[in-house]
Amino acid sequence: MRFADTPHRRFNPLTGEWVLVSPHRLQRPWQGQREDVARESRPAHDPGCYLCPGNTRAGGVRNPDYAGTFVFDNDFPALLPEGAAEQSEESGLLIARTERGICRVVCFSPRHDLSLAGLDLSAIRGLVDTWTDEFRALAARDFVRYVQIFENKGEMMGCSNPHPHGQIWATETVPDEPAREDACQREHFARRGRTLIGEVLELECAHGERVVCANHSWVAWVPFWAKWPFETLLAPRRAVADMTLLDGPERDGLADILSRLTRCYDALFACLFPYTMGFHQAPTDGKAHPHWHLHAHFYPPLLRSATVRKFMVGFEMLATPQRDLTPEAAAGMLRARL
Ligand code: H2U
Ligand code: ZN
Repeated sequence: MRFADTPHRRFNPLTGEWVLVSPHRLQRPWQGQREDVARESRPAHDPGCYLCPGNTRAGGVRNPDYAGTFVFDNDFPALLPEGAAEQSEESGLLIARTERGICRVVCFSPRHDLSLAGLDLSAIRGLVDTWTDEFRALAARDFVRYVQIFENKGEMMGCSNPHPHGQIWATETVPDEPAREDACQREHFARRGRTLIGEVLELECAHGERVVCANHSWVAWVPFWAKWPFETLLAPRRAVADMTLLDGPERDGLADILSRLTRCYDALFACLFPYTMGFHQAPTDGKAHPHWHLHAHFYPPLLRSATVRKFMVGFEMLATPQRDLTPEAAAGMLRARL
């Protein structure tokens, strides 16, 4: 099949979903037009920021004078750890269940003016350790069956504060997206005796055209089945179910690839590149998960400049996601900015 000029569907084996690719709609390959977007200059410390060291948050708690990362319980948590289990059901159609959980906020750095792309490697490596410690501690809570680590970056993604930070939500049930990935990875592992992501990673390294960057232990690529124009998938070369199983060099490798990828993103349209990113890891339900392969997804909304974004509306909202720019072209554009 001639991917570059034939409308086609691509299958996402990690979720079982399809994406429509319409490359013929792009008359010519475009470079990604660069506009001059004024970067607001931010102070290293903002007295009005509720995440900066020494400042007071909602509810009156004062942040410590932290030097690396700083983690606290979200003052406006979406979930609460306590509460009796209840359920309600009407005719098997209107169904509800109580859900317990824990919501944490992770400050990546005391510096108000930096983002992941601007942090030095040792700071990102410290963040990897913080994420790992948080994952381990939350996973150990008896009712927690899944831990979602994520970052929402940029106003376009609804992020409320430019101070570099992310969130962690630990839940009593495995949410839908990781549950779909769990089922697909389980089925693949039972059939082939290898992790799905491990096999895809090898294929991608052999092809090379969708790989953005790689190091000794991690690879970042635009998935064959990407929905978002510049979506990427990051995975360790060695199959491990969660972060706690990464060794020292693999944690260094994760810090390195996060740094390279986020700088490449910022360079693409010469802006502070917005995205939602997060890690998918095995459920923390105490069972064995040999089929799980830790990975991270970056879902950036931008399409052709710092201000022109992709909307998942119309056909995409009602039927299936669609893209014009091929994943191969997107990977090439990203590699050009490395
Ligand atoms: P986002 O900008 O990614 O939404 O993250 C900010 C989080 O910080 C948000 O979930 C919390 C909000 O509830 N928050 C506090 O915990 N304390 C505050 O004083 C303000 C905001
Ligand atoms: Zn701040």
